[in-house]
Amino acid sequence: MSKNAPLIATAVTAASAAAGFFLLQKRAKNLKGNSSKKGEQAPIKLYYYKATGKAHQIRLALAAANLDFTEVPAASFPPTPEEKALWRKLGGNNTTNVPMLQVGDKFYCQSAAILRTVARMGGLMPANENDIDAMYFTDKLLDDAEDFRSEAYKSFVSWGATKEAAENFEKVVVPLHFTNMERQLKEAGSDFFLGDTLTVADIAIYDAVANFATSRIPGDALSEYGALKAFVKRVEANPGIAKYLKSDGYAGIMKFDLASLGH
Ligand SMILES: N[C@@H](CCC(=O)N[C@@H](CS)C(=O)NCC(=O)O)C(=O)O
Repeated sequence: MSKNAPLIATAVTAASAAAGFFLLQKRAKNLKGNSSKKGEQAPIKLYYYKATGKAHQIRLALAAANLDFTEVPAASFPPTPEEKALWRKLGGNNTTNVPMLQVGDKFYCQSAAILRTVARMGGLMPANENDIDAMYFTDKLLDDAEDFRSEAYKSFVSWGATKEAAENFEKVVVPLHFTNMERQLKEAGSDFFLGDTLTVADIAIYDAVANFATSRIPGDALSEYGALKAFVKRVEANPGIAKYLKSDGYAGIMKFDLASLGH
C-alpha cells in the first residue's frame, strides 16, 4: 500500500463531507427558492387529521428545521368521501395519501419518505450522507421507531384492541423496545444517537417514545431508562421543537392519552 494512502483517504473523506454539506445547502435553497419571492421559503402544507399519529414526526422535523408550515386538517375521522377523493387527486395514490406534504406545487406521500425528504431539505440528515455507517444507523433507528409504532397501533382499546393487547403493549412491548433504544443510545455515548447534533433519527425515536408510549402510560414510564429520559428532555429543548411544543398548532392536536390504553 502507498504510504500516502491514509492521507488520500483523509482527503477523500473531507471532500465527500464537503460535497454532502453543499448538497444539503443546495436542497435547502431549492426549497426556499420554489416560491415567487427570491430567498423566501416555498409554502409548506401538511394534510392529515388533527392528531399526532403518523404525521407527528414530520411536524417535529419541520419544526426542528425551522421550516414554517400550515395544516390542512381533515374535517373528521374517518375522512369524508369528498376529502378522500381530494387527497387521491392531489397525492395520486389509490392506496393511501395522508400524511401528505405539499411544498410549493409538489406533493409528497408516505410518512417515512416524507420524513427523510424533510430531513434532507432541512439539514437533519447526518452531516455526511456518504458515510455508510452513519446512514445505516439512521435507517436502522427509523425502522426501530416504526416497528414500535406498528406494535403500538395494535394496543388502542379506543379503536377496538382487547384489554390483553393493551396490557401486553405496556408490560412487554414497551420494556423490550425501550431497553433496545436505551442500549443504542448508551453505546453511541453522545447527546443524540448520531453525535451531539439532533438528526432525523432522534426525532423518529422521540416521537415513538413520547407520542406512542409515555403519553399513554400512567406515571413515569421512563424511570428505569435514564439515558432515554434525558434524551427526551434534550430533544424537547431543541429551539425549533420547543417553540412548536408551545404553539397553538400543537395545542389543538389530539394526542394519544391514557384512555387509549384503557386507563
Ligand atoms: N404507509 C402510510 C400509511 C398511511 C395511512 O395509513 N394513513 C391513514 C392515517 S394514519 C389514513 O387514514 N389514510 C387515508 C388516506 O390516505 O386516504 C404512511 O406511513 O404514510
